[in-house]
Amino acid sequence: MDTTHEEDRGTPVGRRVVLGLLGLGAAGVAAGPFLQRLESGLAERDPSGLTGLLPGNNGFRYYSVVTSVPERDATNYTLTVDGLVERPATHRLADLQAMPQRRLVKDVQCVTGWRVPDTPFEGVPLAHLLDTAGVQPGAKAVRFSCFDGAYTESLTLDQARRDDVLVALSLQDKPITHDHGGPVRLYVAPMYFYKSAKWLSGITVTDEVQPGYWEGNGYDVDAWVGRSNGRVDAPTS
Ligand SMILES: Nc1nc2c(c(=O)[nH]1)N[C@H]1C(S)=C(S)[C@@H](COP(=O)(O)O)O[C@H]1N2
Ligand SMILES: [Mo]
Repeated sequence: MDTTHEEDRGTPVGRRVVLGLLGLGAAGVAAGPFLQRLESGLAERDPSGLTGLLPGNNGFRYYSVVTSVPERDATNYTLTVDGLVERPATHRLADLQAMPQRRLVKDVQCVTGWRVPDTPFEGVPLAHLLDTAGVQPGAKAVRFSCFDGAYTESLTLDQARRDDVLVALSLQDKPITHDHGGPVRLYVAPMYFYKSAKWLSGITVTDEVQPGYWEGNGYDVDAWVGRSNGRVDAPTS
């Protein structure tokens, strides 16, 4: 009888605790994707810098100019190198992983103001990919395209050949996650983070700089941290 009594009393309490934990868990899971969508929508419509007020994981804020991006991984990811090159190529993730890698640890600076200190990026120097393809005489610039189907960026050839510009495969010493533009994103260490195109799918060597997505909305094409966009941030590289 004592045992029955205890069970009768204990069960509702136990259930209450379990349901409470489940409720908390469900709210936490729901908040992530909602805030992410909200922020990406704001980023799309507000190039003025008043976006991204909600901190994401590890100091970064999620940006995308489209509402959803397909996931790509080692089975279906490709990076094409074409345009004014002697040897156009399509690299798979394993091809990129087999190339020389460089690791850099520098601050990341977004033009809207947030900064993430001492962030490791590792990947193939862009100069190596350009040399592998063989840039034709007369080429002046490089255009980047993304498998989100919308974002573009560009650099002059001199900027692209700097040793602090990577086709990055890892961020904070882990494979780049989908939300951070994985499996492969551009990393342009000395420039505002909008130059570091996420979900990189194409590198095209061109005869002139073609302004990228945000640059069509007023951002500077030469995006040196602390020397562009009217900002006074400390240089990142
Ligand atoms: N494809 C793509 N790349 C992009 C962007 C984007 O919207 N789409 N946003 C840029 C901007 S403004 C910033 S600050 C960083 C944000 O990178 P994160 O989402 O990994 O923090 O990505 C840059 N690269
Ligand atoms: Mo940004």
